[in-house]
Amino acid sequence: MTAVTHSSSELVAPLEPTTRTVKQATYELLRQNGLTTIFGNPGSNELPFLGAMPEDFRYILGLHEGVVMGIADGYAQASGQAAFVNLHAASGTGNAMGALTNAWYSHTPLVISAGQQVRATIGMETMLSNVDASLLPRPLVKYSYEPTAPADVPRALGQAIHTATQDPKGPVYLSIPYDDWDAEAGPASEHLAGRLVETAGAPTAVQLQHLISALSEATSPVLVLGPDVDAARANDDAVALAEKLSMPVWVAPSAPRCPFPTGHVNFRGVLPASVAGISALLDGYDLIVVVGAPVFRYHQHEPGEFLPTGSRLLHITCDPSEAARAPMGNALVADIAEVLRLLAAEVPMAHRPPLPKRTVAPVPHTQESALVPEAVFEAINAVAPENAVFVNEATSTVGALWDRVEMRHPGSYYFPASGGLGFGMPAAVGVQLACPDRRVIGIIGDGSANYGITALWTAAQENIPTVFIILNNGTYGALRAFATLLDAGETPGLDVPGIDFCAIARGYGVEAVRTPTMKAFQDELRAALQSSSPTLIEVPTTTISPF
Ligand code: TZD
Ligand code: CA
Repeated sequence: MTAVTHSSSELVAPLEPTTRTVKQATYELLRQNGLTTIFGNPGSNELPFLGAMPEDFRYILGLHEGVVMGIADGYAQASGQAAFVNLHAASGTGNAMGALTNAWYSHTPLVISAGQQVRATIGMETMLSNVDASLLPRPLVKYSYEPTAPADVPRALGQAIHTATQDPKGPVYLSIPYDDWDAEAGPASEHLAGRLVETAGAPTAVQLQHLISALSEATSPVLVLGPDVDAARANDDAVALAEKLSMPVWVAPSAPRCPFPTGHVNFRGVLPASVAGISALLDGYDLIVVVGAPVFRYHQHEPGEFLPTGSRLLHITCDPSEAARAPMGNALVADIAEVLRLLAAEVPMAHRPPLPKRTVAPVPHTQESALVPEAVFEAINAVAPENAVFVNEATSTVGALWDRVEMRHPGSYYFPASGGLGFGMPAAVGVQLACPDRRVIGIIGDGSANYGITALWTAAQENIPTVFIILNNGTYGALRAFATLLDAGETPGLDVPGIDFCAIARGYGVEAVRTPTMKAFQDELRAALQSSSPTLIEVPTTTISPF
């Protein structure tokens, strides 16, 4: 007989009547899921939640909700964990929505909460009621909800967290009336905090065999890698696979992250964001394997053949929507890290000659007094630590940066995934907050900087030592190039002269310096990289074409 370990009275004891409030259960759930940093900008609806915040939580204040979101987005992407955001009602949510387009396309797990008015008063549209709250952030969230009763708030938060963090990861939204916090949480909340929700996305043996056969039978395969390879930290397996098959590696167009070391001999560059441009560069390959990117994220309209003649395309993605909406190719929806790990281990070595390393054109000369962006990037490359992280939001110079700034490790590059400006300045703060052991260099255009400029204040107040480099050419350079490409003629609203970024930075409490010469730039960048506080360097640059 087995020993009796419980007394009969223990076995039949009724559940302890819970005395936990919705607020206690919520903080407990956030804590258990590692969400102890709250990125926010508060209003009256949110104060009852924030009041007496537990001591193991910290609140990172952003001065505008677009900036709050950008900081949280950078933090979540760089840490590989979800981040918790608290916004003010409908107006705060509205301010955040431009940034939400980026989080959506970068598959960033953001758990966004917004304070709602007192339940009984929402219908009469009291000030700060979020009317139709769950509709507001759509279609840029995976889940959006306002619990129908206070006792359901903790469970709904659990659903939000587990939805955000399952592949494809992404933002979720919860609207919470502020009179819910003191309500009783109910017994179900006791089971929420310890819940683990996992996904297993390994390919079946048959699916894996198909991939292996396709790769080993191809005479000339090429690999195209996207941001989710970096998000899955599968970069090393991508390298191993590319080396085994001696495959050239391109980065998928409109790249928001860097999935492959750019100094590797197999690296070929970032594909252009046009149908004709991609087909021209991939011409001659009989198998195109795309991993962790949409097929494809085109931008400039240059129609043409979607695939080069004689090519077939295989798409490996964590996102069923990416797979479904692609105009060509066969797709496998699976765990990217697991697929790349299995392929790297099991694909037989192909004995092809090694690839020649690509060459990059020399820095162009100019008669102008401003510095050429290519030279600035080479200087950054020479001075930056080998594991530096680059957050880029300078739109006309993206190609030049990829050509000249070497990125070696996972998590070395972030760019707004939807093209929505206002990500760069805040994300550079959030990434540095998540990665205190690496130096983060934000490379930001003078146009882009204005959409997220108040991130400087958060960097100063929290003493987050991001180095911000403002490339100041006085214009929306990329739009100038687009105006020519689109044959739009003379266009208003493209120049942004007369902004003193050093004065603005000092106004927010960040040290700043303008560097009109290459020598000054190099010296100041070295000094900034030694500093333990944030620094801004404003560099006058020439305008180059992104095409
Ligand atoms: N507003 C938002 C939120 N996102 C955008 N992408 C734009 C406007 C349009 N836009 C671009 O797509 S690029 C660009 C704008 C205004 C110019 C950015 O200028 P910059 O960089 O100074 O940051 P360059 O290198 O001079 O292009
Ligand atoms: Ca500019």
